[in-house]
Amino acid sequence: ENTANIGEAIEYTITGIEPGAGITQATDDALAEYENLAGWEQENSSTAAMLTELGDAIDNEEPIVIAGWSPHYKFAKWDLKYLEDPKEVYGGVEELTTLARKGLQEDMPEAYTILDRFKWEPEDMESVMLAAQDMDFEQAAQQWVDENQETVAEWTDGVESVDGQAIELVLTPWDTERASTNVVKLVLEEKGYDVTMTPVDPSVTFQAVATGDGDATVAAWLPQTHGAFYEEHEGDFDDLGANLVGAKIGLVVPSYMEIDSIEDLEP
Ligand code: PBE
Repeated sequence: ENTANIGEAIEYTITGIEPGAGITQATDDALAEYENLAGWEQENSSTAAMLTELGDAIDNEEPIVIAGWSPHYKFAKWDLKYLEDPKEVYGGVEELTTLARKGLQEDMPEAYTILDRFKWEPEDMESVMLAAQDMDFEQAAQQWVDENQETVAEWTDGVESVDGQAIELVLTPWDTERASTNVVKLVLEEKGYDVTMTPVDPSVTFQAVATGDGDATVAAWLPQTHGAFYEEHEGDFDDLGANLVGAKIGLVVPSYMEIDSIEDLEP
């Protein structure tokens, strides 16, 4: 592989995902901040389209640079690496964070307690996402709940049941959040809640908990990915802290590409 030809071979294009994703903004920031990326652009469509392009490139051992994140099954399916990011445009370790609307603690203290306690490991989330390759997310989440009754019992310890109170969880439309939100939904349902899940863009997720249109979310990626949305609405929601530590975003390439850093992408 001649590294001098990567930019030309991929037409100086980074394969991105949905326009509203936090990682899309971060990639625009990277294009602005890395001098060697002047003249590069980001192509945005969807996560599914990005994964198709990634798979096709790998089948042909061709170069490709994607906007990537973990946890995600692409790292299990293919041999991939993050490019080093010396300017730290993509941040470091991300925490998936739980936010609740103001007043939820008073209105639904039982749900608030469960949301506040909900915390799991990347391996847990990955196991739900992997199972969801062969079944729907609700079934995959149910399987995880069944197999992790001790953990669930810690979240629900001493929490009273309610009688069909309606609660709305907002989430962003990616597998990471389908996994976590479905698990929380099932646990809240076990305690008698009537749970609605509403998938929306990251900006709307923050807006919903800030205005009270939605009750809570477990889908905030911080401090970097959704940091701008967080700052915009800070003070208008309760921050219940991390529910998963160890997520990451960045530029990702197949391991056979002989570059290590964003700065290795030639202008
Ligand atoms: N993601 C997955 C989203 C959040 C969840 C990293 C692609 C993003 O906003 O970038």
